Amino acid sequence: MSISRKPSILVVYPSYFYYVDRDEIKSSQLLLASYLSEYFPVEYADFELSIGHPSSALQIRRYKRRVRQILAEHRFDILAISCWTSLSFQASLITAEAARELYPDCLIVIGGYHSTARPGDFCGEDSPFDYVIRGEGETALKAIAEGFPGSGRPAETKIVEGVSLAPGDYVDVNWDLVDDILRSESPAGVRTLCIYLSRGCPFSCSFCMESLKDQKWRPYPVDRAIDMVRQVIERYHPRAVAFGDASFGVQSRWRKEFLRRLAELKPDCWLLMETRPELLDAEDIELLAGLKTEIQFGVESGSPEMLRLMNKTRQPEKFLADFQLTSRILSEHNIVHGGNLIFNHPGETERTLKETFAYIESGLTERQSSLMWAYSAYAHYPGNAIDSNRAFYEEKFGTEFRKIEWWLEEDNPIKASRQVIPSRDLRGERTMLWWHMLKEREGKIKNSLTPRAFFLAAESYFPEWREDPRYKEYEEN
Ligand code: B12
Repeated sequence: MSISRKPSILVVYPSYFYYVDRDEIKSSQLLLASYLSEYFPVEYADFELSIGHPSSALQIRRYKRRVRQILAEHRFDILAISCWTSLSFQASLITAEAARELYPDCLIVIGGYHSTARPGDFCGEDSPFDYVIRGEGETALKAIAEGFPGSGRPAETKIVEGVSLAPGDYVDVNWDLVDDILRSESPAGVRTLCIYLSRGCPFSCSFCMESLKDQKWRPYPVDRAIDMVRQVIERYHPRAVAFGDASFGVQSRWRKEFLRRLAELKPDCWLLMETRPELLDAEDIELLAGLKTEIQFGVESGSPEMLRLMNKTRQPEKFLADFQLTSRILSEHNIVHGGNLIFNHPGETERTLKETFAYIESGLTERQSSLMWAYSAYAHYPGNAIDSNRAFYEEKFGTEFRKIEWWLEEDNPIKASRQVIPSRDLRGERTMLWWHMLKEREGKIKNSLTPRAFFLAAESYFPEWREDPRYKEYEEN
């Protein structure tokens, strides 16, 4: 195909199957579309919002038909599909196949974390994909789009290494691209909008594949970061603005300046962020105390041995002590915060589970805590350090990765990704030991929460707690 005008681009988030997540605007895809919209005509489509999450073979067939319909209603030269998490692999494939059938000459590009981890999954003789971009997509996709009018489709699928964007090239979010979606999907008001104030993460946790991308922490200048917060609040008045940064506020100078300016701005919505205990000191907490804030911490485990294995920190004892101290100061200021735990990471045993629960219990106080513990079982995503060192875990701990390429199958991907036996010690029914240990202590954990923290935990994470009289009591007051 040869065109003389600038090619038009449709950026698509294809959704995924069998699992319902938060239906919010996807920040990474919107940011990519925002960047491209400075150079090309761009449209944005989110099949999670427009079609949903099919959860049976019948619904998947319907999903296929809807995808075809939606694509047929759009005119584009380039289809940019985001296989952001591996969960979207099947949906990405269906979307690309439908587009190839409808528009044999269009260029189909795929990017996202799965493409970064397993670019080969999108190649092969029958592949509908023309380009697979690894890492950050902006500059690579811009170059491909610029070349497309002259060179057309490549003869076979090409894998391209994306170059990470320098802060000087950052763009603001182009909310116009999703304005219609936001207003039609949220007639009663927008709940959460997520923005990034930085890119990159200098840490290399075993279970996270962020380190496959550029590890340099690259923030927006503070002025622009504050402006983005102001803009999104003024435009949509959301219930919450989330900072989706892989690690919020890594540089102390940036963080302090940002938090000082944020305190001056006094946003009236909730502010959600995730960071590490050693990246928040008493001065930062003072600044946050006047705002409606919820801070998440990836604590991951209370076992020093597991924290070392997770490569979370080289000083696990200090990390755990830092978290307890930070959590206490946050509770003194009535700031709700979460401690996220991963159970059954490869290498987990009954002993390390006991260490984690002893750590949790050592911090429980009578109704004075604003710390909400949240937990999940280890899910195996390609591209993380565990994936590249599977043999180590298999030999040393007897770890079993039961569904090693789960995304290639049409099963429930969330269930399939969790088919991991962590160690010889936790086989069979003992794989659920963490769950039983947690249930035994849930009452005590619940009772340590302040009424406000209890209410917010029930609102956001534990719907079953809404049956508890404390929930109603707080709601009525
Ligand atoms: C923010 C975040 C979230 C937010 C998303 C908020 C939102 N509204 O979008 C929330 C909390 C909702 C979330 C949820 C989940 N997340 Co998450 N999340 C992240 C995080 C921290 C983002 C990283 C970041 O800083 N991005 C900044 C932007 C600029 O970079 P980017 O996201 O990589 O986007 C660039 C490229 O990917 C590329 N790109 C993306 N799409 C496309 C498309 C094309 C065509 C091209 C060319 C390029 C391209 O260009 C983008 C711009 O540069 C990462 C990593 C981490 N450290 O934990 C995990 C991460 C992405 N999440 C992950 C997972 C697994 C999940 C969940 C499944 C968890 C769960 N069990 O519920 C859900 C799924 C949500 C979903 N809808 O898909 C995994 C994915 C791993 C994998 N191999 O699939 C990651 C990598 C963490 C990990 N464990 O390794 N997440």
